[in-house]
Amino acid sequence: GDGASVPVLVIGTGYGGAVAALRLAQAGVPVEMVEMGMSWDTPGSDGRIFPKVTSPDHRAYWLRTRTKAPVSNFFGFPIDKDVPRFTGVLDAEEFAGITVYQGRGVGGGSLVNGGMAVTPKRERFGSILPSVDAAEMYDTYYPRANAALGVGSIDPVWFETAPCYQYARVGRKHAQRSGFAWTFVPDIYDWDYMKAEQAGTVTRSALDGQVMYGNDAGKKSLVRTYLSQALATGRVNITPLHRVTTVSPAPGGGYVVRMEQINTAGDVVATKNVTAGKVFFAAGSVGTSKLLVKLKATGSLPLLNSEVGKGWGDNGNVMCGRANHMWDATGTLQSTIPCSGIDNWAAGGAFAEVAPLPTGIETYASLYLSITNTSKRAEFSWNAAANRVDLSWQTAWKQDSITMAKTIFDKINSKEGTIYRTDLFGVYKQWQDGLTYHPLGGAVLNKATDNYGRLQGYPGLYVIDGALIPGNTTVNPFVTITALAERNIERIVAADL
Ligand code: FAE
Repeated sequence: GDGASVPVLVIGTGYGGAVAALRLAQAGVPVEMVEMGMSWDTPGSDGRIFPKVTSPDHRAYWLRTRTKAPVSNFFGFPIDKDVPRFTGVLDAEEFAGITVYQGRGVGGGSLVNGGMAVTPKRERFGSILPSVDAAEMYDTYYPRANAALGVGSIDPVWFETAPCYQYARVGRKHAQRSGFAWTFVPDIYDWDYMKAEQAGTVTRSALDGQVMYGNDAGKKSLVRTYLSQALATGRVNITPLHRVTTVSPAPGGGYVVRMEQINTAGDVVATKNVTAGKVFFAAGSVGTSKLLVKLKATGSLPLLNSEVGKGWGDNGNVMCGRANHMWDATGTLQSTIPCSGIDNWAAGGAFAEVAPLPTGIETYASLYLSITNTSKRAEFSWNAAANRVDLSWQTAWKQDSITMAKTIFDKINSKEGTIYRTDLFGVYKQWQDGLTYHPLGGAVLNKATDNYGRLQGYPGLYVIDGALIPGNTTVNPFVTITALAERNIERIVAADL
């Protein structure tokens, strides 16, 4: 409550925050977690906690009055619709040149993501986090993260016949016919539950269109892994619907953390000050960067160094669809959880997930989210006139990513005699080049912080989320975010407590 004093406060309950809370609590330290989104534990009047991808309602979006679906059109018709303003689970945060999708609620991005849990190829690690010892990561911290997250793999025999993965088998056929390396992608979804969904013996979630606006079942979000373990220690408390606005040094040592309590319409209902000995910024790449840039510019934390706000990237995300021939139907029942990818990173700079289009009708479309090796990096800056943080990303920068993704899909189209879909992202638009699901950087490790996330100039302030990673992980990012947090918190527990 207002005026409280705590040893450790963690801002945000995504991957970085959950790792910090668990490991600090296990070391005997009481931890207070503050989360601006809701705790998603109560079903609505329809019996579901979360809506389906095809029927977003107030629960879908963070404080918007109109949906902003990544696949925005179907046969050219816009599908977005009005929804009541509510503290929904997916934030489509709009900057001048890019919309950044992020999870909101206890569990952060783990509530809305596809659960794809990919460890980068070891030979690529040096380009991802050059100041981190790869041997330590691959021997200790990646295995620790994968185990704690509950990462598992699809049964390859079941895959061959499951109707819900016909779209992935079509994706494999086309990739292999063009000579590309195709791989299964591990996931934190409960694969036994998935099998039971297909068999019709349990309530469907991934097979009932749930993913981007949350999963009611099957998904091992952080709520079921790190956060439940953290709460079980008895030393962790989570306060939802509280948004941190300021962190500044306290006169008697430690830091004053100022926060706003909001209601589900987003109105501020109270402001509170809490004093904390240590503060972990785990508000995600965008949330942490925005806070730090504002706090440096407005005089709360003026000693933060000039690297704060820099090194932000989109993980090279770009989406496209292909129109298949009638003999390559992708199926009316599609699991929302992708299970496979096409790896053309070495030759073409692109790793593409074979993604579902779970509309319930046959679309003859293959959808892909590519992660590409783009070197474009943007910067957050304080806009005093508008009282907000801006991001310097330009939409045209996605051209590099499109060029890399085309090394896969131009070849497949030419081999198959097919074309790009032009009706999914607007009217006659082949590429979804206006978004990212994978914001990374803004408080880069060993630049804005030391090599373990300690913020320069302020003992007791740490960054422990995706903001530490400079813009690209070559694959989906949360396993790397989790493993890096495991590495850093182990050092911090040993050296700083
Ligand atoms: P994050 O999980 O975003 O957690 C930050 C938390 O802080 C959030 O809960 C915020 O609400 C909260 N917060 C922010 N500001 C404040 C504030 N001022 N006060 C209080 N709380 C605050 O950060 N990654 C994969 O590896 N595999 C996938 O399959 C995948 N699919 C994705 C699909 C979608 C639709 C999206 C949006 C993302 C996907 N991602 C995927 C990305 C992944 O979820 C993301 O990298 C991680 O969630 C980032 O983890 P952090 O701990 O950095």
